[in-house]
Amino acid sequence: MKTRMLILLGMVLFGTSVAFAQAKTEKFEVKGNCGMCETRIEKAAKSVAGVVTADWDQKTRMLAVSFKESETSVEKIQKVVAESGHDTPGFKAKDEVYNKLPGCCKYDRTDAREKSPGHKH
Ligand SMILES: [Cu+2]
Repeated sequence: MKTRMLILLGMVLFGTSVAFAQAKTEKFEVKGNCGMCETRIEKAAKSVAGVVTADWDQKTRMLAVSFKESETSVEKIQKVVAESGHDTPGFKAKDEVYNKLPGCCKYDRTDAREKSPGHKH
């Protein structure tokens, strides 16, 4: 009976230490404006398998993600976030996706050296 308890306890401790060891936290910039952007960015990041938490700060425009290194990478997360319409250091959102964002979410993209539609009257 005692042995069984010890084995059980050992398994629990081992399990938690592995879970902690695998989760890595990274921060990178994601372009966006408002609370809707925050929801969209975090939803996109969390949709990536292996992502544990995702928190985007509206003021600093920094996304903090913790994820299991064995399952995903910063690159993959940035790619998925960019696909949702928000530029990341590694990947740019496609123009057609960006153009479909609600008006309040159209973040400043002047540093992107691409022809931008939408300046026509
Ligand atoms: Cu927004």
